[in-house]
Amino acid sequence: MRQPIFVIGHVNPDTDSISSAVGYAWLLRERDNLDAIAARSGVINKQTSWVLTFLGVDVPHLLTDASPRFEAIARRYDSTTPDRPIRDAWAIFNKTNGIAPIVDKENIPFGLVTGQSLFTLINQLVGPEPNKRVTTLNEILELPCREAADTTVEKFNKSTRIRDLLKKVLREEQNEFWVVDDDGHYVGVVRQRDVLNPPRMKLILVDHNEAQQSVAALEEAELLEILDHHRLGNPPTNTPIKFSVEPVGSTSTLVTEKIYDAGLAPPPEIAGLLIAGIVSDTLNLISPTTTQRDGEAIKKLSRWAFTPTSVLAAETANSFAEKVLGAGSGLGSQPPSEIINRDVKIYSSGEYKFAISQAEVSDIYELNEHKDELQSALGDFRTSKGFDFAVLMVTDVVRGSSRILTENTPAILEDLPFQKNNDGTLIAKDMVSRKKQLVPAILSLLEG
Ligand SMILES: [Mn+2]
Repeated sequence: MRQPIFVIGHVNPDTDSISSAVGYAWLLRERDNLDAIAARSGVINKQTSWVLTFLGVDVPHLLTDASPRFEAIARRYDSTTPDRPIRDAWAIFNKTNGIAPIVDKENIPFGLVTGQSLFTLINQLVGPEPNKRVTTLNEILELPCREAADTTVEKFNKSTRIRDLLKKVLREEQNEFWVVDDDGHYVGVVRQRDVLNPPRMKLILVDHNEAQQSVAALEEAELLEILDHHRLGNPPTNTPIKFSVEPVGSTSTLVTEKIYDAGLAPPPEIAGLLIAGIVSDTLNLISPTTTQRDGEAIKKLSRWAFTPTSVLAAETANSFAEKVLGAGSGLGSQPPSEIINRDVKIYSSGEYKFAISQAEVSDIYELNEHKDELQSALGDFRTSKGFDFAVLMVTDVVRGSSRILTENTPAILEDLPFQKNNDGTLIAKDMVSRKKQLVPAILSLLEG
């Protein structure tokens, strides 16, 4: 049984998590001939959805839990139909070590022919006293399979976790079970003993290395590799794995470098997707997390992406980047309370507990229209959560600066190095990073 390798980013996937998974899975298939499948551990966001649709790339496979499923242990035995002679089942039976699946014309399980079910049939035909009536083996083999099939066999969905039914399977008197898909179609058969040591799901993590940011039941999976650009917090592993974490602006940058080093050229839509990943994480190379390598990666990708026959033929690196950033932003498309809750981080310093939310816009003037409702939502948010103060950072991802709304900030924060706007908001010119710019500025004042 050949198992696929899932390449997967963090929960609440952003564009870099999706694009690096798709790009790296492509490289592993192309370069190493691996059965690598891009996956995602949650719902994709607005920006990623726009990018995938624009480029015509399929949304990656959803995988929220790494615990083995029945699919992984299903034996995909050949089958025959209820009307065919038992002779057919006999032929399968001999190759599968005693099981012949009988499915109907629509590939829906009908019953299993097993040693037990055959013996039951013979017993019915011959009766308790074998001498009274002689039925030849040939006559039995010509009967339809439906006569010999056990139709009471239980069915399990292929994506059900084995762990969830383990006790039930081991308690059953039956030794074999069907595995079916969501429409009830035959996938395979499992035997009782197969559930005890299911093969672990094979995973490669991209764009994260911490277990709490990863798919559920990560500890049940076999971790093959980590490719990331975040701080370390990786789970321990039993065996050495490939591990590369580098301080660049996006994981898509690292994937691009690997593709380049392999001497390969990805199709335009994959190159475009990787550009979107870099643009999204670095705000088109202006975020303080940006490195020279990110810019070089975009140059390499541009050669592959903006070809005359590609979906990106009419775009340049900059026009495409603006569309990507614009697709993820906007204050009008969601209620104010959601904008505040969507990307909020909680901090504490000394006696203060506070929250900083961030929202992205492609046009900062949008804020003027929504400022009052955001301000009142920020106030409600602060009081309902009991924070000392709350901050909303509205970042113009195209021009690379922010405006800041505050609620109940202590007097000591009057010294923040921002200009005050007429409407009470603060103008934070050239500031785009909450983590690297705003948080340190606030903490340095609070901590004196
Ligand atoms: Mn990233």
